[in-house]
Amino acid sequence: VKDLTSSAGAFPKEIKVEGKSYKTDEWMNTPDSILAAIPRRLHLQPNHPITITRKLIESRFPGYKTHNELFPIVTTGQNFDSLGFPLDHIGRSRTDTYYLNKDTVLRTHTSAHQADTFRNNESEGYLISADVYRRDAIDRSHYPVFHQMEGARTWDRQHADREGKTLAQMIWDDVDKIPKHDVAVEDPNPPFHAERNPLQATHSPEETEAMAAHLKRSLEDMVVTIFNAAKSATDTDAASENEPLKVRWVEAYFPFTSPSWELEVFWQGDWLEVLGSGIVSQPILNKASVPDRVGWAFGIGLERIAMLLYSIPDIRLFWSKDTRFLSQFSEEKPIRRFVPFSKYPACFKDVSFWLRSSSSAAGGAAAIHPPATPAAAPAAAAPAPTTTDSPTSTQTQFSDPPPDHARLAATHSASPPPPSSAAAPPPTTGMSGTASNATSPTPPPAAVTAPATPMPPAWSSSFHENDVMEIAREVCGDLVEDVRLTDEFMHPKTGRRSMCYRINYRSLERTLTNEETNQLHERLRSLLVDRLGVELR
Ligand code: FA5
Ligand code: MG
Repeated sequence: VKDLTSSAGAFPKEIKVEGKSYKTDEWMNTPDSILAAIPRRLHLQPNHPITITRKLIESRFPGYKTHNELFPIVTTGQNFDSLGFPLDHIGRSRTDTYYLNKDTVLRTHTSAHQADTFRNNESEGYLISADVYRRDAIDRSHYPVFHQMEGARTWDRQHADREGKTLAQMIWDDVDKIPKHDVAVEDPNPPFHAERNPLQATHSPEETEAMAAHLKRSLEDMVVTIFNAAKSATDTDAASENEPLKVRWVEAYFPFTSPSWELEVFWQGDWLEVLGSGIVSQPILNKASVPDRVGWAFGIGLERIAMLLYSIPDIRLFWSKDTRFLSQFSEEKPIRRFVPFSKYPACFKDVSFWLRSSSSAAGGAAAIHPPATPAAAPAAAAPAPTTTDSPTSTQTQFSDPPPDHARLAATHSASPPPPSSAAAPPPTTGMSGTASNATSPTPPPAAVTAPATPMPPAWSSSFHENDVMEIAREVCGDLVEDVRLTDEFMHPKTGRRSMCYRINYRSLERTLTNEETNQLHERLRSLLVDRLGVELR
């Protein structure tokens, strides 16, 4: 009987990564191709666009301590528990996260280092840049390894006391030190909202307002700097009467901040989500032995920023070792638009299959395992992307986010828990409604609770699209440009589900031969059968 829980075949009992050994278990789902990305460290590679983007952002946060070499393998405690992720959060699922064993993952976000960095208490502000890993869709703006920068700024209540100021006054003094900009900012949100975006019980309204102002001013300054650089890189003489930059704040939800916001930028016709942020949940700071500190944090995706800074059309390019790519970027020279080298032909092939009958019923996978995105079915018959597609077109669209984006957005936020009742007192933290505390008037802080029981390995019997993506990556590496569901239906009599995926093969560096693509496709077809137990049609 095949082990359907594994998505990359048989794994060794123990693996070694840069001199560290890890015992694997039935949670292991990390293929060699992903482990091979660990030593690349694109954010440290000289003259790489990810490095240049990182340095540009760092330059807007003078005095913040930078951490750029934190190791990517972390515990589930660091990645999830310390941040108050509920036990059934979708981000913990093996379909979304790379595990080495039950307690060990490749970090899915730089927030995995928040608690430890606060505990070290080395500086008032810090920035952490790092590679992060997520099992995800394949297209030109998604790659299973990408880079994030986390930033945070805290203040010490005792310090305010010593200076004879209120905490809010001390923070407002710092707000005045942030450079001003003249960009129109839409911010219809109240500083906090009892149900949607609650104030933490440990913070006064004045303190929260001061921190929110400092957060928003700091991040607006950073984004305005970047987008002005991007604009001057993309401006042509003909288009010099560009429309002015527009940014807006949108209410958000993260298990580890409250209140929370996302910053969006209007870029080439679309609102684009650039970062997530909020007021740090006080239990994280308390647990990190700095209970007198309060502050804010944000997380930003470096590829997304680099793609618009340079007009880079495909996220795979960042991993290219081709000098035609690398030679176009320099830390010394001003930012110039990326000039694509010749575009090699694409070749797409379809694969259709019946799911195993047990997986048609989604096998009791519980809330943590989403069914394959049904909304993708009719819409996905869209043509394969063309060169003119914006690299960011699969990201935030205000009115009608594509299903892919909806899933992406869910990864580290997910919907906030509903307020337990209108009459209840305001929750102690932004993470309150998690699980068991609905009836407790003062819910225990979720961030400090370790999981009592391990997650049930409930996902083995059902189909998840990310497993198809993973097999495509394993077989094709960077020769696959995108994979999309083009058809899905249920047999009216047998109830079996049939899926059709279109695989778009294209190298960024050469023309693929017919024979080569056929071989890739054949291997992909047989691995789908071997690993997922599907029946080819
Ligand atoms: C987070 O990862 C939170 N840790 C951010 C945060 C930090 C919030 C601190 C509050 C306080 P999210 O999953 O939305 O959130 O990712 C943050 C950013 O990373 C996104 O806005 C986007 O810019 C980028 N990003 C997310 N997924 C991808 C992806 N698959 N490919 C490229 N960039 C991505
Ligand atoms: Mg997001």
